Amino acid sequence: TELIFATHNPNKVKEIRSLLDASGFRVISLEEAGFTREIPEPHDTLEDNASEKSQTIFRLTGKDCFSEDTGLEVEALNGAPGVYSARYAGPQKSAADNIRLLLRNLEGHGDRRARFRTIISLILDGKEHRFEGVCPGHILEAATGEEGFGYDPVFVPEGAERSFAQMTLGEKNRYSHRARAFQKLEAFLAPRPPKGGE
Ligand code: ITT
Ligand code: NA
Repeated sequence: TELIFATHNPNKVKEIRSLLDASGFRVISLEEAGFTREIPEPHDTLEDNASEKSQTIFRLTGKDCFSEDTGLEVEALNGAPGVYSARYAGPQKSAADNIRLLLRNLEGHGDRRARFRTIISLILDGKEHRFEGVCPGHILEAATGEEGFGYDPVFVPEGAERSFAQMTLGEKNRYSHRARAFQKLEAFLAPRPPKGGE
């Protein structure tokens, strides 16, 4: 099976590719599909934006595809930046700008709890299926680490002591929202037989 991954974020493609095992399907990036134009994300929920992206690509290609929309939901900020994570500091701003604004808005807050949430929208034979992956954790006082992308330098997942940006991709995958959502997609596409003896 071939699935087009409707994203323009090369980090997402890299992470998803690292999760593909022997499941027997191939992930084609938009770049490989010859697709350069922006995909609109006009909605105020991850669910609706994920659907918009996958349906846009399905309309244009007629092929099986999936998209994902991810947000960082910070408890003390009532769930912000959430669906606006990519443009928190403004449309032209960098990940470093977004992190700066986040740390500034959290100054003086004792409660650093946050979670990443990913919604995958899969379109298979024209029908949509959604999968959610959540990763609880907390926001550091300062950016730490060089790996990963986006908010990784300030996010420590529950059960770990280091930020996502201090982890290899393999380690991040053990905790991450994206890995959890994608594992549900894989289980949906290729259900594993129950282990022997029930
Ligand atoms: P698409 O083409 O798939 O839309 P995007 O980068 O615009 O790519 P989103 O709309 O889902 O992605 O925006 C989510 C933002 O949240 C993204 O720009 C990152 O800054 C951040 N983000 C997403 N996943 C992350 C992760 O695993 N670690 C850290 N930050 C992440
Ligand atoms: Na986007």
